[in-house]
Amino acid sequence: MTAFPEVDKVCYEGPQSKNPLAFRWYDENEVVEGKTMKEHFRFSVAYWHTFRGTGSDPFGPGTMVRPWDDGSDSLDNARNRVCVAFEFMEKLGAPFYAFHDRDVAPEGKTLAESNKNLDEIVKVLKDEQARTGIRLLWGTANLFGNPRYLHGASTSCNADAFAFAAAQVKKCLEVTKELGGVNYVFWGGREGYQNLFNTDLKRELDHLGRFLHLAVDYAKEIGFTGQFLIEPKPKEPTKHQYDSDAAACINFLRAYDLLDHFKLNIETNHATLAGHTMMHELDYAASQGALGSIDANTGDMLLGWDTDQFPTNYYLTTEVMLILLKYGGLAPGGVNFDAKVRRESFEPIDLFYAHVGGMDAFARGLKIAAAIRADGELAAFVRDRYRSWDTGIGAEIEAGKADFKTLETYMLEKGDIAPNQSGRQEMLENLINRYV
Ligand code: XLS
Ligand code: NI
Ligand code: NI
Repeated sequence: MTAFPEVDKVCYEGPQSKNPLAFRWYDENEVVEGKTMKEHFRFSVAYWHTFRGTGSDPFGPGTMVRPWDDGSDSLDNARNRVCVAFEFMEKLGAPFYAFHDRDVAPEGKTLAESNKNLDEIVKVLKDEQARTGIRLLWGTANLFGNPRYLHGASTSCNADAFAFAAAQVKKCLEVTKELGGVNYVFWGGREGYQNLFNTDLKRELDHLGRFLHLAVDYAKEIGFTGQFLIEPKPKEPTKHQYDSDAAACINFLRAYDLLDHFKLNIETNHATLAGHTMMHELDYAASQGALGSIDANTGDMLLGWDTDQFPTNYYLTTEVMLILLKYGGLAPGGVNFDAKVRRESFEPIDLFYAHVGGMDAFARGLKIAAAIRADGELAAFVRDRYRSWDTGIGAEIEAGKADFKTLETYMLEKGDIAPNQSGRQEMLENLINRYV
């Protein structure tokens, strides 16, 4: 039985290829800056979008045609879906995948039944991982879908919601460990608020901090060594999510003494919603030693929500890859396509087109970024722009050898600052365009 009879294996055919089921740029064995493309990206398929996405929107039901899925919540259906997922990932050549507990296995009537269901499916996941060599980039618990979490999970006003979420994360950590997951993600699905009149913000933040400490403690207890990741997002579903952007997350982690245990999983569309560029979020996180992984997608500048489209824009992927190369990459993180095909792209084959395009866009971005770096013009410009810090007063300030009094003396003597120089933004934008 095959779910995708029209696809054998997606192969690299090179830039001249017109085959929409071949890579034009992603050659997993090509070495760029000392690492293969496979190692650079560690591409991952998101189970929720690709195998659970129905294409429904607030105005109509699902449209996806998925002949292998009987639409039921049965364990057999869930088992079969796993096999289809691994067929897809194997043919695509994606080395990783990521899931929420409730994507892979149906929620039962009780916690015990849900855990049992999950155990059943984990057996199949484990077998399929062993058969294909495909690995788990990260696991996560869905702490936002079930109505019990309508006020949030760890930040709910209802302490029982916190307790249920803790039990769910405990189980999901065990399962992620069992499957050899190399990261574990916390996206604060409903950890935020709609209205401050009914919200004790300080208490909720304290509870979130407590929750994450309990997770750290339990991971240690069971010997789970994967990297913990927080995924910032400023809004949706709540009006104001606590983990709003990279800077807010890092401040939170520092304030609650969690920074040693967490890095960030930065998502393109979330950056957009936060009013930032992806490049900003990545550079900020990495500058603080907190860049962990990427949820790759793109938003729509005309729509104010998380549209989770597949990334196809070389300019965007070039910006991303410039940062990744600058900071030495992502591992143990990866590039997870937290992206879904459009409601109108309802055929199974569209899943291939979408992922092939995303992987190629990143590969092209890597090559462009590497070429820009090899040339060195951009880096030389930036180095030169800051040269006043390399010697003289700049070097003294950086070395901590200056204070307000010595700086006043310096300026009184000098009279005024050395003339400023042009930032050359337009010239540099033109320079980037030479490579894109
Ligand atoms: C939602 C998030 C979600 C996380 C995993 O916007 O991107 O998909 O990645 O819970
Ligand atoms: Ni995400
Ligand atoms: Ni998202």
